[in-house]
Amino acid sequence: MKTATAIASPNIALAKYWGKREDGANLPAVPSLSVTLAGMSTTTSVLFDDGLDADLLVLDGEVADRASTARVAGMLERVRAASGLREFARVESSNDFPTASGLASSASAFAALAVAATAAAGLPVDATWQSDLARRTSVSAARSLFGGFVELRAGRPGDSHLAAEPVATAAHWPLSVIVAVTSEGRKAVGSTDGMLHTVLTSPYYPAWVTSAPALFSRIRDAIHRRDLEVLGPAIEQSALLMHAAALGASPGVIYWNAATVQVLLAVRRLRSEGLLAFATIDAGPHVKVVTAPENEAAVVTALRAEPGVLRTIETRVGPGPRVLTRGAEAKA
Ligand code: 2P0
Repeated sequence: MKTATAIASPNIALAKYWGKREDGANLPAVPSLSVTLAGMSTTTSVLFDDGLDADLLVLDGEVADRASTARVAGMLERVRAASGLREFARVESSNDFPTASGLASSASAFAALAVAATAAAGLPVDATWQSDLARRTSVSAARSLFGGFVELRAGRPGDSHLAAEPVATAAHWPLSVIVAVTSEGRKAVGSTDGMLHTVLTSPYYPAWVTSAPALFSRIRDAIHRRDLEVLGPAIEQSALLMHAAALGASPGVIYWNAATVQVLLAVRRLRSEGLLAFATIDAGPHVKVVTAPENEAAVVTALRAEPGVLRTIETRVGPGPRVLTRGAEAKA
């Protein structure tokens, strides 16, 4: 049976990716570095079935729209080309956290799909190949092919292959990442469109591309040295510079809501009280707070006291994806 089920977790970029190179190969313009999260996951099953006349995507129990299905089909086409399979596939995917709201659901989704589809097709287990496969569909997904701390260098002209690489294991530095959820809805502007609009219209985009590599290096060094006092300010600056570039587009791309700003200020207040906690924000209104595990309870209490914070999700740095079942073990 050509079927497999895999699980993958989202990642949170500490050094942000925002903007693609203009050569159409889905290559990032800046280097990025993320932590893969424990405690949030996407589970995806792939069944190659000669009874199907097109790829079919079922997302959280509902048949997906044409655009989402086409994105999945693009990755499946590469898996078919590499394996010699001809069958279309039925893909079923579910998240245990809100979809498309700035919680990196596309990263875990395409990482889980890359692992499940290659396992179902009987391709060798090769995380670097799978990371490149995932990156071609969604850049941030390339980083979810590894656990712990993971980097993805910027694309270079003519790159035909670009995969993420592990920087350090989860055990190297067991940081706590607390997500302050400030909305349960889907975001209005997807990342792909938001960053393209930034590239095309923001006068601040060139400044972002120029400043991102030095911040990335500072963040990587701080991880190697486990230095939260260096890491924290650098990750906040990476997030704020990325959002400044987006805000400077015409019209500006605004992912924040009122609670986003309240939480940013609350995190600064915690620091002024001596608690080392730092914020980062992705393409959505939630705020992710990075701190040492011993500070987690105090940060959670402070975040939940903020009006506009609907709930918090407590996560740690976690492992990479894995195959849950394959072939005859899997349910058809
Ligand atoms: C990141 N984000 O580094 C940045 C920070 C959001 C903000 O990567 O077009 O879903 O599929 O490559 O990877 C979200 O964008 O965009 C993202 P595509 P992706 O995590």
